[in-house]
Amino acid sequence: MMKRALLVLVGSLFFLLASSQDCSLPTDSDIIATLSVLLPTGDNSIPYYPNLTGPVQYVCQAQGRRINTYRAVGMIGTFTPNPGDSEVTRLFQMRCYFGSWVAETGGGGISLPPSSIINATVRTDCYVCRRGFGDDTCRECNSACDTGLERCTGPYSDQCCLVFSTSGECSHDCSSSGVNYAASEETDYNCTCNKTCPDGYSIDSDCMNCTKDEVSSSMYITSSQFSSSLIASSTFFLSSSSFFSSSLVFSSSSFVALPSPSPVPCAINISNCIQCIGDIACCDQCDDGYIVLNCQCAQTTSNQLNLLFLLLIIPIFVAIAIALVNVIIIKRARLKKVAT
Ligand SMILES: *[C@@H]1O[C@H](CO)[C@@H](O)[C@H](O)[C@H]1NC(C)=O
Ligand SMILES: *[C@@H]1O[C@H](CO)[C@@H](O)[C@H](O)[C@H]1NC(C)=O
Ligand SMILES: *[C@@H]1O[C@H](CO)[C@@H](O)[C@H](O)[C@H]1NC(C)=O
Ligand SMILES: *[C@@H]1O[C@H](CO)[C@@H](O)[C@H](O)[C@H]1NC(C)=O
Ligand SMILES: *[C@@H]1O[C@H](CO)[C@@H](O)[C@H](O)[C@H]1NC(C)=O
Ligand SMILES: CC(=O)N[C@H]1CO[C@H](CO)[C@@H](O)[C@@H]1O
Repeated sequence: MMKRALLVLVGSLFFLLASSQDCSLPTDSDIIATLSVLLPTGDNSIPYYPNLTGPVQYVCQAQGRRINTYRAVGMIGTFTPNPGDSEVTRLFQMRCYFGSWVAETGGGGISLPPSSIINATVRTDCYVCRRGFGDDTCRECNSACDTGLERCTGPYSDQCCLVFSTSGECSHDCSSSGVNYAASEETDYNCTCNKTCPDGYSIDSDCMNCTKDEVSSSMYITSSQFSSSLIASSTFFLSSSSFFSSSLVFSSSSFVALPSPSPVPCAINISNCIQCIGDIACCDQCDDGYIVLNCQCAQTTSNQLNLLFLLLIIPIFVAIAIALVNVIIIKRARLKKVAT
């Protein structure tokens, strides 16, 4: 009984150790070392000094437990077996063994690549890369892993690597990264924060709350609104003086009132706000003693009231002035007509 428990313990420790040491893609010297192991086959075992003459083409990559790590790879390499020899192109496999790449001697060794896999897309949905599993050396993942990345870290249905968590670990979903995290093809199946905030707000570092961007004081915002209303007024004035008769149909309210979608509950906590509008983070109605200023609620100090007064009054005043001027112009034109 004890012996068996010990065996299980040692076995799982071995598994943990082995799996925690998946390899990043082999370097050229890893590949050359593999070739020199695989090449001396047959009776006349002369040593080889192979050299790669170009980048290898991966045909199979068995995913490791972390992003950019692998447990096995199959590839087509072009190399000279010895200096001065002519180039040869061969298919072979490598296995990650305790964090180091070793030649896969049991996987069909080194062979001519079948034409079906030359320049084919690398298969990443494999848990083993060895000849015997097809031309592309790929032993497919369990069908339970057929979503997201479609990769696996082992042969069983619970060993799917569908997304990469924010810490780069293989995972079934993004729940370990946080509630608002999601992964898709666009994010390379990396779990990323998928919570969006209204304009002027940014997501905090833990992807939970929208926090207001630190623009600056409300005075600045007020003055920018002030200048934009001035611009609106002068634009209106310019356009109306060239089309004076049509400008009469404009009412002053057309540029004082904002487009008003129906009120909605606020998406974020705006202090002293009763309800929001349109953009769900823009306050529409404030508690008594507060007024809406730049989508926030500001206490009604006389200073702010004066500014608000200016903001509302100037466009109205300009509109009335334009209307008066237009009326005078039209009257004069009529008088002229009558006179002639
Ligand atoms: C291997 O090939 C590269 C160029 O492809 C060359 O620079 C290098 O000297 C060669 N190494 C050996 C050991 O022949
Ligand atoms: C494979 O691709 C390489 C580079 O794109 C090209 O030179 C070569 O001819 C292709 N081989 C085949 C068999 O299509
Ligand atoms: C991210 O959120 C958007 C909108 O909320 C949604 O349409 C999209 O499907 C989400 N992406 C993922 C990968 O869940
Ligand atoms: C996914 O994560 C990897 C590793 O952190 C990174 O190299 C890659 O650019 C990421 N992809 C996207 C689309 O963010
Ligand atoms: C909103 O914030 C105020 C203080 O800023 C707090 O007292 C109140 O409980 C918050 N309301 C909600 C619904 O979080
Ligand atoms: C700093 C802050 O406001 N954190 C809150 C973000 O939202 C979550 C859940 O909605 C709260 O639990 C945090 O306290």
